[in-house]
Amino acid sequence: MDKSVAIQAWSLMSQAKRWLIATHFNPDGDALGSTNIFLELAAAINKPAVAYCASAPDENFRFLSRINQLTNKITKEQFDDFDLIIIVDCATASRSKLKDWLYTRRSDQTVIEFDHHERQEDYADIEFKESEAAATVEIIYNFLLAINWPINVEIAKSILAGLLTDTGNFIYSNTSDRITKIAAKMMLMGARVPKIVGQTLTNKNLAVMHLWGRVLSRLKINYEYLVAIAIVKHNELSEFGLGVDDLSGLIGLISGLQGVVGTLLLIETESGQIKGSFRSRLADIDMSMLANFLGGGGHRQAAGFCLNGSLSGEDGQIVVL
Ligand SMILES: [Mn+2]
Repeated sequence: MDKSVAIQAWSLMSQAKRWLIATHFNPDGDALGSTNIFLELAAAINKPAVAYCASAPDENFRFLSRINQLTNKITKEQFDDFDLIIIVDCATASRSKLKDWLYTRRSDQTVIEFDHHERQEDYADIEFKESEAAATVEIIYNFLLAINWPINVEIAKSILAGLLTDTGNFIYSNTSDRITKIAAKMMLMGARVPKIVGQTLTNKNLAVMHLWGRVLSRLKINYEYLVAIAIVKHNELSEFGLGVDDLSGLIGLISGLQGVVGTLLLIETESGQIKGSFRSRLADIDMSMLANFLGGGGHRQAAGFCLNGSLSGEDGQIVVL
């Protein structure tokens, strides 16, 4: 992190009248942890701020101090009222569902972006985009260090929540000594791993367990490429009364299957789309290339895409529209 850029960004934030903080739809722990940190900062300096996320966060994340302040509705008039916009954990502007407004904003509306996905667009005035970071909260942690911000227990919990969810509780390949050292510091400040894990990744209700069970019972291996393939059909989420968020953590579980080097999870949505997620167990297999080819993106060992289409048959062959 370039300290002078961080200080410049913080001075713009401090001088701004009103902040809009925005993250991606279907928010995960990293998106919500990152959002919560900026809500904490805004409260600490008495800065009027609104946090926007197009979909409501899962109840499990209520332990984050200010997540109940999130709104999932914003009008163009309200958007025009902000002079500083902080975008967190969005691989692309469209992930925030504010893309058109971001690209056509007034010149006095400053956009500051914090994200750990590969760079695909250039819309922010200041961007802290580091694809080597395991989570967006890692970048924000370094930002807080650069501006000498005192990390309180609520920020520590937010950072730890982001680190835990984006590393699958420190088991994915993006886990490093760098990450565990930051986590240890957050624990010293009062954030607790068992509490956060118990409220997020391992906190599944009976319907979730039943759906996961059905998906796992259909799990197949493609022996030509040593890839595990799992599918979720469009009517299954509604049958169990669940949403796409309820599948978070499932691919991490499947990628532990013996004898495979990669995993593909295909989720058919009711709106006629197929959401695909790739995981690779080997650093030299770059799943982001495959995902890019399919119009998506991500990291070498965790990437995703979205296609218009449906799945047919038990094998989940993709019918692209
Ligand atoms: Mn993230």
